[in-house]
Amino acid sequence: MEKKQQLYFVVIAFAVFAPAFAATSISEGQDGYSLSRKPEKTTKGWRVVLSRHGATSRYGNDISQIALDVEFQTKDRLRFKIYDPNNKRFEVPLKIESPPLAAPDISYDIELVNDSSLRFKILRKTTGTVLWDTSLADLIFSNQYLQIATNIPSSSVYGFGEHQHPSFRHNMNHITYGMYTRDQSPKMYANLYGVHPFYMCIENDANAHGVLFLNSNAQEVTLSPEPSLTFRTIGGILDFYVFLGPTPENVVQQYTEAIGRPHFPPYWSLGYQLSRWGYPNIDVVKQTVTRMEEYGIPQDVQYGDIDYMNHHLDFTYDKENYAGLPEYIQDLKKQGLHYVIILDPFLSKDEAQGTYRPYELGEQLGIWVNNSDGITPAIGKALPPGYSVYPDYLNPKTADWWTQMCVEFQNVLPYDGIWIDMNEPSNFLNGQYPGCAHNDLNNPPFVPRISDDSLSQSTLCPDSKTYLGSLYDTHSLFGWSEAAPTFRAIQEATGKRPFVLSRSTFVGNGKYTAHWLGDNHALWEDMHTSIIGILEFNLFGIPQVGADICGFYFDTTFELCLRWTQLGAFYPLSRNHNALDQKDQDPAVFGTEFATIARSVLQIRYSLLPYLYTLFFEAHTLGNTVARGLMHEFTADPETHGIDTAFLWGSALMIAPVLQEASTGVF
Ligand code: MIG
Repeated sequence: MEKKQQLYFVVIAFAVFAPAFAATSISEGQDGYSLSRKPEKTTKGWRVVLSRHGATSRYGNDISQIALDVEFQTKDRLRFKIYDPNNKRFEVPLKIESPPLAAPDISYDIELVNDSSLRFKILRKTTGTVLWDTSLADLIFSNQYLQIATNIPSSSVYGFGEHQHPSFRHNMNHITYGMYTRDQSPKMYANLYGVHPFYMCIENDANAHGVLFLNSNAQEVTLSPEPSLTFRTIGGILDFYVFLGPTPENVVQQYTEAIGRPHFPPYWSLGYQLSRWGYPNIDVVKQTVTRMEEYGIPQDVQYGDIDYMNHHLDFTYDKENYAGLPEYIQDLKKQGLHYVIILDPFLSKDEAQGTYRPYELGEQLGIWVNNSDGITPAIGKALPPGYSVYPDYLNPKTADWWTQMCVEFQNVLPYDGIWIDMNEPSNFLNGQYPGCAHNDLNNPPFVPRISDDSLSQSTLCPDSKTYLGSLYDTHSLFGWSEAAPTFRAIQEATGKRPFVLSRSTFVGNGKYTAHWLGDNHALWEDMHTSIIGILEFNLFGIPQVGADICGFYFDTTFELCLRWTQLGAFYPLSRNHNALDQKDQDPAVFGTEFATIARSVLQIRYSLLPYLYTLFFEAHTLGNTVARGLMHEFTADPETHGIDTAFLWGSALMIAPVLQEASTGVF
C-alpha cells in the first residue's frame, strides 16, 4: 500500500522544512499515536504532541495524550523526553543541565516523517548515519508499561548494567537484560547490584555515539539482530540523552559532563587493598598485615568488614574481639596505611532502649523508609540481630543524620574511607515484615526480566514510601542516594578527599564512589568476566572499579589466585577480598614463590601509579576512561571491537593477562 510520506522537519541548525500539516495522512483504524497538531518550535528545540487512538495497548491505562520534547542541549548532546503533559509522573532526580536555549551549532539532525508509522530519527550530520530510528505511532505509553523500540546503525553495542555476560561487545541475538538493583551474586544475564541504562554503539564507519535512558523503574532492554533495541519500563517517563562522540572517549566525556564527572580519588586508594570477611579477631588482621610486610608486598589499605562491628551494628565496634582497634588504626596510619570500614544501610530497632543512639535518633527524626501508609517504618531482616529499619537517604534529613553519625564515629574509629554495602537495599525476607500486599505497585501487570520475576524478593515492597515517592519508582536509587551523604561525611570528618566504595550504583554514582563487582566466585570464568565489568563501569563514569581478586565465594587455588593477582594488579581498584569461611587468600599466605611473584607484579603497579593517578585526574576533569577497551584507541580496526581479554590503561599501556588454567603465556 502506498503511503504518502511527508518529511515533517529536518533540522539543520534552524533551517526547518515543515510542509503543511495533513492530519488525514494518518490512516483510519491505526492503533497507536499520531500527531495531534503541527510540531512547535521551542526555545530549546521542538515539541511534538501526540494522541492515541484505536484499541488499548496490552496492559491498558494508555496515556491518551503525550508530548515529545526535543532539546538541542549542546553541540554533541541531544535530549528527547516523552512524557504526559497533563499529569506529572516520576522523573529521576538527577540534575542534568538543560540550557534554556537550543545550542546554535549541532552535530546532529532530527527528522520526523509524517507517515502512518510517524518515524522519529536522529542522524549524525557529518555522515548521515541514522543513530536512532523509532516509530512514534508504535510507542506504548501506558501507566505501568512503557515501550519504545529503535533501529540502531550497527551491532557493536557495549554497556547496559549491571550484568555478568560473556563478551564486552554484546550478543545481539535476542538477549534481554533486566535492570533493577538487587543483592545478587554475579550470575550470567541476571540483574545485579546497580542500574545503568546506558550504551555505546560503534557505527560501521568507526564513529561512536552513546545513549542514556534516564529511568529508574524496573526495566529491561532487548537486543535484536536487525540491529535494534527495545526498551520496556514499568514507570516514569521516556527520557533519552544522545551523545554524538564521535570517538568512544568523546562519548564518555560527554556522558560524564551530563551526569557528573568521577570524583578524584585519594592517591592512597590507588594502592593495593586487602580485605576479607571473617577475620575472627584483630590479632588475625595484625598477623595478615605483618606477613604482607615481611614479604615486602605493597599494601596501602586494610579493610574492616562486618567482623569489626559489635553484633553487626553500624557505628559500633567489637570491644572483645577487636579490642584496641582505634589504636591499631592509628598504628597503621603511622606506617602509611589506611583503614576502610564497612557500613550497612540497616539499623537494628531491637537493641535495649537507651543503648543504640543511631537508631533512637533516627526514630525520633522519622527518617526511615516507611510502609505504604507513609507513617510506620518498613521493618526488614538483615545482618544485625532482631529486625531493622532502612534509612531513606532521599530525605535530606536522613542525609544529615547519616553524615552526623559517620562524622561522630570518626571519634571512635579514625577510619579513612567508607565501604557501603547491601544498599540495593538488601533484605533477607521477601518484602518487609509481614509481607507485601497484593496491589498494582507490588504486582504490576508486567514485570521485566529480573530474578524471581519479583520486585520484592530480597528487598522491601515496592509500595513502601520514600521522600520522593514509592520504592516502585525509587528502589534502584537507594544506593545512589546513600553515596553523596557518605562522601560528605568523610570530607567533614577527615578534611581529605573521600574514598567511598559502593556496591549498588546508578547513573551518576561515579561523582561520589568507587565500585567493586560484588560477590564473584573463585572461578577462571569470573576472572575473565571481571575485565568486561571493569570496562563497562568505565563507560558508566565509575572508573575506580575492581573485582574481588582471587574470588569471593569458593576456596581459591594457588594458580588461579596468582593469575588473578597478576590481573588485579591492573584493576583501577586493586582489592583482594573473600567470603566468610573461605580459606585465607592474601598474597602472603601461599608461601615464598607466590609472594615473590605478587610482589614483583604489584611493584609494576606501584611504579606506574603516577600514570594511573594522572588518568584519574583526567577522568575527573575531562571525563576520560581510566581502563578502556582496545577499541577506544583503535576504533578504525574492527578486530579490536570484540577484544575483552586485554585492556588498556589510558592510551599508552596494554594489559594482556593469562586467563586460562595451566597456561604459561598469551599467544
Ligand atoms: O551478607 O559484609 O558483597 O563483600 O564481605 C553479606 C559481608 C554481606 C556482602 C558483600 C561482601 C561482604 C559481605 N556482605
